[in-house]
Amino acid sequence: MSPRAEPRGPLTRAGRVGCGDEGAFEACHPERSRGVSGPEWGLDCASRAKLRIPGQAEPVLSVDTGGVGEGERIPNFPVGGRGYLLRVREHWLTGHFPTENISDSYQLTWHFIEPAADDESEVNDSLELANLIAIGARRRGYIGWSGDVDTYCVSGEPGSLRARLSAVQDVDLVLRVVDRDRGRSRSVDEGQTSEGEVSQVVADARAGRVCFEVSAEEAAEGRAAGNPSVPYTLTLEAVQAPAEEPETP
Ligand SMILES: [Ca+2]
Ligand SMILES: [Ca+2]
Repeated sequence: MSPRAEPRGPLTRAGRVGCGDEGAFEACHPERSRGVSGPEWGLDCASRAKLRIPGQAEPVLSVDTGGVGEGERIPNFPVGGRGYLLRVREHWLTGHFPTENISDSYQLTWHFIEPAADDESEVNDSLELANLIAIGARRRGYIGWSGDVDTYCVSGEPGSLRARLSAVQDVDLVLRVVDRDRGRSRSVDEGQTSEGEVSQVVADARAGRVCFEVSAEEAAEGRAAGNPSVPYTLTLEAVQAPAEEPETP
């Protein structure tokens, strides 16, 4: 499937519980060493999508953020010089017949995007894969699918800072501050759904030693947490180091 192709794949009615049809598409662009794909598709029932490398049993990404009647969207996933398989199916629920119908169709589109300099770079779900962020700078990212975690470590000159995470509609964000020098971390989750988070002052943050994890609380009613359409921004504000506590005589 070439970029901007828009295949329509009607799903056939399934005959028994838990055995719906699937649509599979191959996306292969070995000439592109680095890119970001943006598959986007809609289906008139709960849907689930998997991105898999041929010959590899486990998908590299499985997305199920939209609810019944909503589509799915992957905002920014890096693709290398290998082929990928995209698989689409209804979200099967135990004890329920599939709702897909041969008269329903979904549309699948994808295209390359060029990330901005301050955009997150997936995959960045662990400290070992963290993106970098300088004090005074900001990064923009998406909690693009259920379970997405975005990790950033301080780079450049050391200093004291306060981290500010902007709000994302319908998502209860969590900001975790990791101090690798002191071997401790603290989660900041004061804000509610659709609200941001602000950390306490982190004094003398050194490059690679203070890091931040952006994630989301699990949504209510079993709904996947995330918003692949609305980005957050993580900003590290430079602040004066807090005064030393006076020694108790
Ligand atoms: Ca992300
Ligand atoms: Ca991530």
